[in-house]
Amino acid sequence: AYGPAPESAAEALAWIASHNATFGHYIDGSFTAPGQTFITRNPATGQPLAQVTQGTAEDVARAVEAARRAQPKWARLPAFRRAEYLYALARLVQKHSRLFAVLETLDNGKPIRESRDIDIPLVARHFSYHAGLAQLLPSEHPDLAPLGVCGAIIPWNFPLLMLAWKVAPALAAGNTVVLKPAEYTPLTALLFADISREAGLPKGVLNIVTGDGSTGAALVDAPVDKIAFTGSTSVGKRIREATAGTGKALTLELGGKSPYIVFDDADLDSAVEGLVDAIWFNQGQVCCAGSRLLVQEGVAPRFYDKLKRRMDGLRVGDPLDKCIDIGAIVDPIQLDTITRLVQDNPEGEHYQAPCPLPAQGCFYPPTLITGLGTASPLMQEEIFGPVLVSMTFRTPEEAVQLANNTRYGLAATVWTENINLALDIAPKLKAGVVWINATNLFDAAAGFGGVRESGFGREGGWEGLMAYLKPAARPAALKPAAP
Ligand code: TXE
Repeated sequence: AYGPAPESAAEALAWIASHNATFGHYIDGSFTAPGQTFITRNPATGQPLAQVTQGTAEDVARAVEAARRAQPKWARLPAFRRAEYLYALARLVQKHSRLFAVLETLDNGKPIRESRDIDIPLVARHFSYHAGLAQLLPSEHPDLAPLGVCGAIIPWNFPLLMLAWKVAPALAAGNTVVLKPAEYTPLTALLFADISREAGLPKGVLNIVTGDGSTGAALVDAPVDKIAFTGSTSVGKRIREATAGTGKALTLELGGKSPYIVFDDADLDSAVEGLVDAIWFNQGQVCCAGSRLLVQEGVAPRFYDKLKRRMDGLRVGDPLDKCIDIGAIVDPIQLDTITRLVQDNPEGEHYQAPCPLPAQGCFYPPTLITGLGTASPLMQEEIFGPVLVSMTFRTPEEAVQLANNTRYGLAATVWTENINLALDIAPKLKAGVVWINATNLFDAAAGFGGVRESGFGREGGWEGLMAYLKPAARPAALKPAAP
């Protein structure tokens, strides 16, 4: 009865066609001629969307040179001028929000409801927030200076939002940027390049080089002053090794296996709704997904019942359909990883919602696996798909012990009506953020990041901006006279 209006993708497809469905890199204010290309596809249909250039080390070098040339002038602009550019970018993202949302959904497979109501509005919020911070910098922190040229390497799960998380603070602080989007989802970054031209952003301030991990590795090795990376823990470790001893600044936002703890006095209906958001938002492809459910023993049977009934009502299908809860997995390789992890670990009780899946495309049903032991790979490995794993606990002490029993530490959620219990538990959880009776709360003003193998450094807020600044060399004349 529902389904997307047939014309809903027309504007996005027309934008792709306006670039002849073949993209070069965006360097020094214009698109380069395409080189050797690869195809980016719509994971909901398998259809090709566009050809995108595989960036070489030479392409990266040219982008870094352009960023280096542009940086001193950009940093010397009065802060309110840099803020004007960031406000313009925010307004243009809003103006083109429908185009951005549909393009993101086509390239990534996420439900249009999410790209329209969450990703794209947060992108605009991020640019306007950092425009405000840019204006405050000279008065609040006169002794700080930009780092120089920042390399940003981003993943495919929130393509444009991850661009915003890195580009907005970098530019606000007076840095210039070379960004490499993920190979599965390069299109919204390329549209953003168009938008930055419309905003009149000086050439060289933002450069985008597309390609796979080898392009990312070339950026890590290039003469940049910082690398900001979001992606897998294994690649994060490699980047940390590669930058060690080079003097390059580094922030890493990596994987997670975040606990979602439900105590027996919790408001169960709200906790179930929270879980839908925690693990089925963006098909579970979220670094801070509440993917590990820990339920207090007394309430577990009732909670699992309620959860399964709710799972049965979830709708999996065409991401452009506004009524869809769960869209497509980003790529067949990722779908295969999820499928194999679940199939190779048959322990526990597996429940898959009986919702029909589309005949073609990368889809996976919402899945709950209960009765697992702590050592199960399903309890330890990041599945990065719509698969919730669960075990029970008896006491708050056991909940804390289980919650901390992974190598990660990105986020945690606690549900209880007892605020004293919540406030006692929260500081004991090894996580960058703890949500109480809520989940997935994000804002540009709040620093986000992990501990342990989830990475280090914060993005968002003043702390996030500080990661793009260093102490300024003070002119000799301003040094206090010796007594
Ligand atoms: O990530 P990669 P993949 C996790 C999640 C997922 C797994 C694999 O568990 O299943 O990682 O995803 C670039 N030097 N997360 O393989 O490879 C790459 O081109 C420099 C969690 O897609 O880490 C892309 O732009 N860069 C996560 C980016 O790194 C390299 C989000 C991320 O890709 C590189 C994504 C190299 N050697 C996956 N190799 C989160 N924290 O949200 C690859 N890249």
